[in-house]
Parts: sequence; C-alpha cells; structure tokens
Amino acid sequence: MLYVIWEEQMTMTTTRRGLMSGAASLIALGLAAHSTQAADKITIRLSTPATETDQRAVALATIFGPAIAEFATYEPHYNASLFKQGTELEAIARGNLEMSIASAQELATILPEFSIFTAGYLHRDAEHQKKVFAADFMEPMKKKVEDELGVKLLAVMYLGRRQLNLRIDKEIKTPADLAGVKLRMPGSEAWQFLGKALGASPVPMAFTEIYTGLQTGAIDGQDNPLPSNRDSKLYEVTKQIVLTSHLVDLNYIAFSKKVWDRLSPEQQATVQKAADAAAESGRQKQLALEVELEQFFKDKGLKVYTPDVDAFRTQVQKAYLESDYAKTWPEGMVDKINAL
Ligand code: KDO
Repeated sequence: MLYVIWEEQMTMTTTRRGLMSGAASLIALGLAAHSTQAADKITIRLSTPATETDQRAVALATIFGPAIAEFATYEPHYNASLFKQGTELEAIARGNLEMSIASAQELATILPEFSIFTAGYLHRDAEHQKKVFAADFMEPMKKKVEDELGVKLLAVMYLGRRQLNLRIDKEIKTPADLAGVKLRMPGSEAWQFLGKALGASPVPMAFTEIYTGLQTGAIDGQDNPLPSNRDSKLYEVTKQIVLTSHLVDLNYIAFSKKVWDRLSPEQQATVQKAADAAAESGRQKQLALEVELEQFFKDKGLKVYTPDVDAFRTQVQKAYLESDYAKTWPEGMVDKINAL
C-alpha cells in the first residue's frame, strides 16, 4: 500500500490517458490492500489539504463518520498528508483512495466543462451553489464524472467567498492595483486564469506551502475564504484583507463509485444522507465564521476593507466570457445558472 501511495504522490498529471495507463496494476494493489482489512467493515479514507479544524473537515468527522459507522470506518487524512493537493481524484479513479473534498478546478483538468464553476463572480452565495448542484442540468455532468472517473459527487460543500490577503501595504481598489502582485493560486491552470483575471501575477503553490511562501516573501499574497485564513494562521504573515469576494468557492464530496457499488441500497442511502447533513452543517458554520472573522482579523492588526467590487466583477466576468473555457461550457448553462 505504501508503494501505491508513493507512486500516486509522484504523479501530478491528470490526463485521461494517464488515468487509464498503468491503472490495472495499481488497482490490483489497492484492492489487495483493502481485502486485508476487516471483512465486514469498509475503510473510507479521506485525503484533503484542509486542516483538521476546517469546518468541512469537522463536519465530516463529527457527522459523516459517525453516521456510517455501522458498516464503515471513516479515516480522514488532513494537510495533504496522504495525497498531494490536486492528485486525489486521480487516486480515487485508480482505486487507491475512497474519498476527497474535490474542487471544480481539479475536475476541470479532466472534464473541461467543470471550468464553468471556476469562473469568478458566477455563484452568488452558498444557497445559489446548493440550487445549482441540485439542478437538472447538473445531472449529465455528475454522470460524466461517474462514468469517466469512477467518482460520485455526493454533495456540494461551501468553502466560502475568496478574499485577497496580502503581505504588502499597498491599497487595492481596482484590478489595476494588482499589477505585478505575486498572488499565490492553487496549482491548476483554471486557478492561474482566475489570478490573471483579477489583474495579478499568479504563482502556483500548494495550500500547505502558503504560510512559508508569505513568510519568506516568495509571494506577495494569497486568496482564500476567511475561515481558511484563520485555520492556517495566514494572518500572522500578512497585513491586509481585501474583500473582493471574487469566487464563492465550492468543493464536492467526492466518493469512490467502486466503493459505492459495493454498498447495499440502504447503506448507499445512509452515506448520501450523511454527506448531505455534513455539507449543510459545514455550510452554516462557514457562513457564521465569515461574518465573525472580519473583526478577528482587525483585532490581529490587519486592514480589512472592501475595494471597488464592480470593477473586479466587470473585469473578471469579461475575461471568462471571452476565454477558451467558455467554449467548453454546456450551451445555455450560464443563463440557467443565473436564472436560479
Ligand atoms: C487553496 O488551495 O487555496 C484551496 O482553498 C483550494 C480549494 O479548492 C481547496 O482545495 C482548499 O484549498 C483545501 O481544501 C484547503 O482548505
């Protein structure tokens, strides 16, 4: 099993071809490892770059895990300690992992149409995200993820509104003020695009490296929702938070289809209910924290202010609508999303 995990961590490319090639032997190893576990209980390992105190992690550990305990052991791994950020979906597809908190950006590296959910200023809020996930037009997209990746998207989790968080003093009012600012964005192309659309110079870097990146000055800033900023103590190494709210960010509870298919209909219903309950609890906690934390950061001595959000929205939306990403979006979907 150690070999399998190591192999996965070394593999960063997520092309479809990559997913297919060499998969058989890894799957065989993965299955062999699982068959050595207690015959009557499945072990569901979650790999995430999130901290243990992240509200999505807390909700899964306190609600999801206990709810499925009769037939499964929930085993979370935090801080990307099991799989590197961005390699989790591939790991599930290969049969080496059972669960992750997947981003639309990760899905978009494999299924380009998911880039629609990486577009800045598209989702309005947490409720809108929920409605979009439950909408009929999501069904073919969810099915494609199941058929092509062997991943079941159980529920949408609210990560929060992404805000700029900088170690430099310069006041940021409009995208032009971000010219030349080295803004850390997560690894994939879709994230780099968002950084550019905001007017910054994006730098790809894993979540777990942000603190050091800010501390050493390798980057001028990062963007994340306020709760993630607090959990990872990024406020210790930054001076300001600019409330751009440029992405109402989501993650999906991604579950191995292979494991799902081994469950009885009753167990499947329990897993689905548990995922929905955890997502809802996490969502409410994140929303409450976003309100509370503005004062927390001010108390820590950071400047927290709202820029010209219209200027950011106009520039970012234009960049997406004119991009190659937009060509991959299902016909009429932006209008359907906006109409919800
Ligand atoms: C991040 O790397 O900035 C990000 O916020 C991206 C999200 O999609 C998600 O992966 C998140 O990190 C992790 O869950 C850590 O909170």
